[in-house]
Amino acid sequence: SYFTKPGVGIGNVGLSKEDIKTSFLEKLFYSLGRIPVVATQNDFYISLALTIRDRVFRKYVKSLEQYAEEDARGVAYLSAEYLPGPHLGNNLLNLEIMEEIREALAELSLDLDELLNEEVEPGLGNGGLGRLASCYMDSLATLGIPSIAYGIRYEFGIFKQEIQNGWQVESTDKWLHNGNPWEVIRPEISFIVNFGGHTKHRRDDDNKLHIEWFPDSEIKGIAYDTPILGYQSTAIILRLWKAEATESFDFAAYNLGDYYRAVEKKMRSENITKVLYPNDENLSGKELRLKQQYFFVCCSLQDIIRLQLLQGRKLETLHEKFTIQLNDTHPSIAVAELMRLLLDEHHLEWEEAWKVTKNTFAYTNHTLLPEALEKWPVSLLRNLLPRHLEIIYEINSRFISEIREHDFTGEQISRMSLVDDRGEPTIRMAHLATVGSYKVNGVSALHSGLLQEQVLQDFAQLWPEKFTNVTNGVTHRRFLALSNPRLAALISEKIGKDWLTHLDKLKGLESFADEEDFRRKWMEVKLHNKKNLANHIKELTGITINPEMLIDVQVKRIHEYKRQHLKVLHILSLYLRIKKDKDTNIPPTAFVFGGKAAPGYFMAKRIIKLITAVGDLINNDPEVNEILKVVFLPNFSVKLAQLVYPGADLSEQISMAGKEASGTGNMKFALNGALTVGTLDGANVEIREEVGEENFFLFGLTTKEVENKKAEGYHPYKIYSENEKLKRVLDFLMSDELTNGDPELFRPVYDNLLNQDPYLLLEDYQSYVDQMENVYKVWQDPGKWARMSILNVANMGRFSSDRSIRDYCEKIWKVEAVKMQSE
Ligand code: 26V
Repeated sequence: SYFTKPGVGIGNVGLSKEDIKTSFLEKLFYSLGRIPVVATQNDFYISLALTIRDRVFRKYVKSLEQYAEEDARGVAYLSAEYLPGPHLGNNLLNLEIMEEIREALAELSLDLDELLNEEVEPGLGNGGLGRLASCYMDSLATLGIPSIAYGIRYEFGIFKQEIQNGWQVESTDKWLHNGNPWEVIRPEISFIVNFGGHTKHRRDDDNKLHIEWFPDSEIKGIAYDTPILGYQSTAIILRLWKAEATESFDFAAYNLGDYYRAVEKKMRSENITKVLYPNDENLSGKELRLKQQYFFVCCSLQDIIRLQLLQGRKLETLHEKFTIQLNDTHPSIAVAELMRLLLDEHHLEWEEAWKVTKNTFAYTNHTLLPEALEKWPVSLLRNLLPRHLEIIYEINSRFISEIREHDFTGEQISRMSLVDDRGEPTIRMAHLATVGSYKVNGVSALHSGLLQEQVLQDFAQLWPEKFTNVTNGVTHRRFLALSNPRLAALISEKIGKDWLTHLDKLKGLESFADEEDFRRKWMEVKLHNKKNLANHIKELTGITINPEMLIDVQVKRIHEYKRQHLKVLHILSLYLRIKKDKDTNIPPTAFVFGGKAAPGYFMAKRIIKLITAVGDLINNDPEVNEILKVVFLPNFSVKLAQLVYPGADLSEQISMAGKEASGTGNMKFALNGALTVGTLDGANVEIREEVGEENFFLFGLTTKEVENKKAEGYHPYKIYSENEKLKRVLDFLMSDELTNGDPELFRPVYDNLLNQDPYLLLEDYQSYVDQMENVYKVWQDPGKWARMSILNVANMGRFSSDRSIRDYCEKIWKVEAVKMQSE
């Protein structure tokens, strides 16, 4: 090992307080050229980050040696999105030096919390899917699975959300503006990516077909590496690609003296990785989005092939050394790209190339929503990726011949085709991913079942063994140990620290659920976290909430299927009970919302305005505001999330059954001792099974009942006219009190609910309101509430992303952990 060779210095990467202090000052002096008296908080933060990064890299390079020695099989995770959250705190937790660092900084008159606060998190994802990818990186690193994660280094991440006059206003997320100390650029790891042009087919003297792609533009992808450290273990690399112009292109124009054309071209090339697209309704026509997908896939596959060849192995055995996980269909063009690389660049025969390809990829589906299933117009593919379109057609024609052998009906065959040619011809990317993968999985038991019954039913009939489930999980290191240190300490005091690597151990808490003293301490921690949350709410919104109130939270992207507006209807029902019925029996509650609406999603933006309008009405009415408060937390992020989950009493997981593939916020809340009010949707089903039905507030139709209701004809207007209390609530949406005299303000919401109500709010309304009454009953019995809260946490073991990653390793990847030699 390099680290044991005599004479090879490894530098000062010690973890003692003195080592850290020395390194920290060295970074300040020699990396930043600053002295403490003129240094800014950001300078100190960067110095600390660089200090820690050295230690993380040490863990990483040590593991590289080990992987090379063992010639281990590994995973490449392809995802267009990542939401790592702030790195610094997590790295300190995983190095187990939080307190030493705090003291070291204090001795330099610096405050760790202030420096932690300096970090701007990378918002390189929309929500659940990107955060899941980052939880999986944490677990891959912790478990010692040889792996690398690939993605896009967006210059601007998900937009920043501000609330102005109650409306969402978007601005660009300049996350790189203060520099990014966690990444290293790898100029030597760069690849060319081609676009456009045409193909030429030619037969050689032996009548062998040669196909050549003559693209009309090229750009370069450059790797930026960020190490992601696991707990007490090794680090893995997050490799993000940035687009740059190639030398040759500028050079030709420059020689002609056309400097400005060259610069313009350069800027256009760099556009590819400028900005993350929000999950909007109409991505399908967006050429730049397809370019992003192909760009990062092309760089990543070339890199994987480089690694394969570097180790002296043949491409015919690529699938033996690597498995590549497709995080949704966003990277699914990889199926055609790997075929192209193997056929055209490395001259494998079709059969051989196809064998390698379909044994290399595995595909995770994350949604059943029809509008979210990716389809790319054939015309767009022909212009941008003509060779890939040919390959997709060839895959399709061979696939169709294959299924003709089975007894599928003509209708089934056209349903299964990769090409949808009813209307403008498009390529169904989920079908491409399914045909090109050896395994396909959904993200919760319910979702995986529905995937096999609905969207991919014909494929499941054809290849039943290809389909499986891996229920999502979250990293309890970030979302409990780091974000809720007091609860973590209380847990460790009772059952030791093993839960940090084996979350199942939380089960040991069960036997203390009836211990009065433990319950008291448990609720003291919760109250402390609620005060902390209340302070931040005050700072961010100006709204005062009493920490003794029941804190009832719904944080997630704003979408009609998630039914934030069902929560609003419930709040209005309470408001009207206080105002009209003079009901004094409602326990003081603070309703907290947070989440972004896609900028092009009209209804979601209206729902935000509705929440803030209800908030303005309630928070400013002295007859109500001692009992109810309504808060909309702007710009929900991983950082905010880490503050919110620990302070929540009640977790709202109220999507229409069958729509939320899994949810992961549901797990983070329960892990922090919040109780859940929810439907039988996504992973809620499994959470309820684990914690016990008596410890979960269930309401609403089941998926089957939703299907039946829709089949028999659903008439929301009938429900509206027959439920007097509900009618009163709905009509209030149109009242001057709420709309300030603008009858159009909430008419779109009102009309939609009364006439279509595609997500069955009115159907589920009464059941929800009734279950909320039950929540209040339990809340008024603090002993019972504490018990339920403890039992929820005690039974969350299954929802660690460590378990999910073990499932992926066993059921799908057939990859094993590499044991690290201890130092
Ligand atoms: C995409 C789009 C794009 C077009 C318009 C509407 C729309 C709505 C949703 C999406 C989401 C695509 C995939 C996704 O993010 N799924 C989420 O993945 C999480 C991790 O598996 C899971 O917990 C969430 O339930 C699921 O919604």
